[in-house]
Amino acid sequence: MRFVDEAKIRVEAGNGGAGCMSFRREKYIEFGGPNGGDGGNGGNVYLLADPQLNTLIDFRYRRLFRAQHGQPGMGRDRSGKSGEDLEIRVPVGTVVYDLETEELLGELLKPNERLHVAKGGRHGFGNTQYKSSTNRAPRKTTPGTPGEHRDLRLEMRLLADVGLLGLPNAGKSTLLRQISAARPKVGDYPFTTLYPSLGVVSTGPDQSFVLADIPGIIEGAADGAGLGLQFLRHVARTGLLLHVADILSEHLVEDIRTIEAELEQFDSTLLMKPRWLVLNKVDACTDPTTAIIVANVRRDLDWQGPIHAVSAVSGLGCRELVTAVQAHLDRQRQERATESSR
Ligand SMILES: Nc1nc2c(ncn2[C@@H]2O[C@H](COP(=O)(O)OP(=O)(O)OP(=O)(O)O)[C@@H](O)[C@H]2O)c(=O)[nH]1
Ligand SMILES: [Mg+2]
Repeated sequence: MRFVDEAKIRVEAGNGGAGCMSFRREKYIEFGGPNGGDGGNGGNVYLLADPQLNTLIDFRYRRLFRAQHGQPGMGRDRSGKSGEDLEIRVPVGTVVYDLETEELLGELLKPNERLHVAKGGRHGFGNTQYKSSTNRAPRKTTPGTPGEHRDLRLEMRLLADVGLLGLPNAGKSTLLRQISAARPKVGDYPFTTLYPSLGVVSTGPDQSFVLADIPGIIEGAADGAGLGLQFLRHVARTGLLLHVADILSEHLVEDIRTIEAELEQFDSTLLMKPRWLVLNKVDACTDPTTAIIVANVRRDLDWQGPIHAVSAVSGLGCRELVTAVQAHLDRQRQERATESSR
């Protein structure tokens, strides 16, 4: 298993085009002067921060990125066309290292920010450039310099405000789809989600938060079973965890305890984080049943925090959940702001 929030790619800028050697040949002019044009510059490679992207998964399928070469110069003083620059789209928050030297090349933290990662080669000179009063028929040209080649390591810190966790099939991805524009895969089998994904949940003008969906966590996860735990670090820095459980489960309380036990074993500080229960799939329950189950869970777990009963499929209860989450995050931010101003 590899983390997809890391990718290795190779970028190759275009070579500069060679200068041309050529002399004017015209009727009745015996010794025409030099007219070899310069080559074109090689294309550069840039990374461009695209807010539409939220993982580096695309780079698992495509690893080599080449900008165009500059065209060679031509006779009659025509210079070669410059190679086009290449822009590679990466998610906002991507950190870029040189793979070999481990040098930090830059971070793309704002949408549409651009980072120059490989410089195109400089064009060669045609023989016209070497014409002088003492040398009227220069035979000198230069070839153009090669474009820069580089292996890069891209790293993406998932900056989520809220993390989803729960057993496989609890409906985490469905919930992310319901409340954000993200489109993680949903399936009626466990481990549909193999990689974390992020969605932006918009709750009002200029108000939003980022929600992270991670693979389901199963019993034994802390000892290496399943997929979920290695992704927990993505939610470890969030301000709130939403623990999603399937309200239709016959052993709902044990389900919840399983996740808590794995959290505790993996990193007990995670248990200290604000964590809310989200009981999902209430569309398949009748009204009084939902209320009874919620009351039972609260009693059996001695649960002090909020419990939300929702349907990720129909959207029932989701508005209330999202509004409460936003209010919680706003409060947290305010507390942090006053703390730091003290
Ligand atoms: N009836 C009903 N079914 C739901 C609801 N939410 C999710 N499901 C179904 O539950 C199954 C699992 O949903 P997912 O969203 O893929 O679950 P997940 O928690 O992301 O699962 P993993 O990625 O495997 O951990 C799918 O068949 C969903 O259609 C809901 O609110 N009501
Ligand atoms: Mg999923």
